[in-house]
Amino acid sequence: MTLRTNLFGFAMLAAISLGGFACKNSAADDAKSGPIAITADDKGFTPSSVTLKKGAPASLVFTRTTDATCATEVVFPDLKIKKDLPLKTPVTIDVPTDAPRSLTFTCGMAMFKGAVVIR
Ligand SMILES: [Cu+2]
Repeated sequence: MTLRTNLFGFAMLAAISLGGFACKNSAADDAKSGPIAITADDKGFTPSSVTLKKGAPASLVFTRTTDATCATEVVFPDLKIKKDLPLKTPVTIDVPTDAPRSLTFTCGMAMFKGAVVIR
């Protein structure tokens, strides 16, 4: 009886540990690297939130697809970067991924916002 209870407890603990491990793994898989395309249009930036893998080179490639948007430039206040987004012209911004951090990016008037998480 006691042995059986212990075994059950052990199995539960193992299941919880494995579950936690699996969760951690799938979260890490969400983190991207390399060039990531972001569209700037009348709805703002899409995707508006990106997770990057720490230590892996990554860049965001912004392409404005319409004139009907005020997102004609992109600003990274934390990185002190401000770049024009000419119509239908990809603009690459390298993102430092050496340390875990959160960055924001906005249009020139900070009306549209996006976020980058490095982890
Ligand atoms: Cu704006």
